[in-house]
Amino acid sequence: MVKAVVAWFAVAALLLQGTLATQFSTELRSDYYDLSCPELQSTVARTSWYKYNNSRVVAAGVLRIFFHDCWVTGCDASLMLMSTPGNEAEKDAQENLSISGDGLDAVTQAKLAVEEICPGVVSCADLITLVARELIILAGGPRYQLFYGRLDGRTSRAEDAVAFLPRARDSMDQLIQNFANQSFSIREMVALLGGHTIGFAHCSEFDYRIYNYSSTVKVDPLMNSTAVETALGVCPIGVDVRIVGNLDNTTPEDFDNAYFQNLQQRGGVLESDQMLYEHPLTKPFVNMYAANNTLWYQDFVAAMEKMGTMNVRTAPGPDAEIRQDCAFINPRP
Ligand code: HEM
Ligand SMILES: *[C@@H]1O[C@H](CO)[C@@H](O)[C@H](O)[C@H]1NC(C)=O
Ligand SMILES: *[C@@H]1O[C@H](CO)[C@@H](O)[C@H](O)[C@H]1NC(C)=O
Ligand SMILES: *[C@@H]1O[C@H](CO)[C@@H](O)[C@H](O)[C@H]1NC(C)=O
Ligand SMILES: *[C@@H]1O[C@H](CO)[C@@H](O)[C@H](O)[C@H]1NC(C)=O
Ligand SMILES: *[C@@H]1O[C@H](CO)[C@@H](O)[C@H](O)[C@H]1NC(C)=O
Ligand SMILES: CC(=O)N[C@H]1CO[C@H](CO)[C@@H](O)[C@@H]1O
Repeated sequence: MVKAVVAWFAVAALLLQGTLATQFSTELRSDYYDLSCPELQSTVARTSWYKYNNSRVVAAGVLRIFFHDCWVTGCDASLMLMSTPGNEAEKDAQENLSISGDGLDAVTQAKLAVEEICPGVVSCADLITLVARELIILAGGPRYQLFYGRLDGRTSRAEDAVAFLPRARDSMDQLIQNFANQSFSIREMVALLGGHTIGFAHCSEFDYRIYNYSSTVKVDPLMNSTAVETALGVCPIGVDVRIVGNLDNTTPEDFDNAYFQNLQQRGGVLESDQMLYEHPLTKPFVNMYAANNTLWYQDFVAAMEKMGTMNVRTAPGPDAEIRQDCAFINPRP
């Protein structure tokens, strides 16, 4: 059995009550559902495949959901919760309005199918990691081992998403700091950003680079002429706010290192992506991954596994449960 040791928590509440200071290690395990839901993996492989056959864009949708869920108060499926009167949820934060509905549905479909075979056993947080992994495989990416045992949270606040999520117009120093804040190295950050090898960005995230880059230059000088032409074609002036362009213009549906090769040719779409090649601390990793897909897969998988352990809750408590419906917390008696 393989274990991923996650973290040690001091139980502050017990200290306050004057009880012995207790520490427990929370760990995720690869065999966590082997007895309680032996058909989990094959069931989710089937629902994911079905979604992917209908529309390939779902792969990127779920990968981004995994990132945004884990990055904001830990991998607890808080991203899937609906806003309620008086509480705006993470999903509806400005940064998150572009969360893929198709991606959310892929997790919901997996949950429905899994509830049929082993009701009340598998958390939405674990399903996000599993659906993301299945879809990465279908998009041609690496197959990697998963660790389970996350519980779902009961809170989701838009302001947390605003506080934690990085933005495409942040400087590279800010982005490095954002990742360092969550204990991710520069190398891990570059490896994870390779996730932009699939999926889309709305014109509003990058069209300033072709129309209104700065007070002195209209077009971002770090964008090659092909990339400028593509962006002009996708995002004409006054374009509908729903229109999107590829993040990787050479192989948009393939989970490969073309994303890094694009950056070497100044063909990146988001400014934050292109800056990885321009900043001295990140450029060496772009070159490494552009030259060696196997190496990128290795680093990507390791960083994904680490991301999957962020602030996970494995012990039942007031803010931890196995949600019945991923969009709502369970009713409490
Ligand atoms: C510096 C950090 C990051 C920034 C600034 C960033 C920014 C963005 C932006 C602006 C979009 C377009 C959103 C839209 O317009 O709908 C996007 C999409 C996406 N991001 Fe990131 N991102 C970052 C890190 C990551 C990481 C770590 C992952 C996963 C490993 C990831 C996966 C994705 C995916 C798959 C999409 C496409 C979503 C879709 O097509 O539905 N991103 N990102
Ligand atoms: C998806 O498409 C592939 C190839 O067309 C097919 O072999 C497979 O049965 C389909 N799977 C599902 C679940 O629809
Ligand atoms: C990093 O964390 C510090 C302290 O919590 C915070 O003030 C700062 O805004 C964070 N920086 C970024 C880029 O997220
Ligand atoms: C161009 O950018 C500047 C500064 O970022 C902004 O104030 C201005 O409104 C923008 N103009 C257009 C046409 O988007
Ligand atoms: C711009 O970059 C893309 C890769 O994203 C490349 O295919 C294209 O040839 C480049 N164009 C120029 C003019 O360098
Ligand atoms: C690519 O990276 C892999 C994994 O680290 C390594 O085993 C392999 O030797 C590298 N290939 C080349 C051509 O450097
Ligand atoms: C900050 C941001 O990008 N907000 C946008 C989120 O998505 C909605 C609808 O797609 C836009 O209207 C916002 O401008």
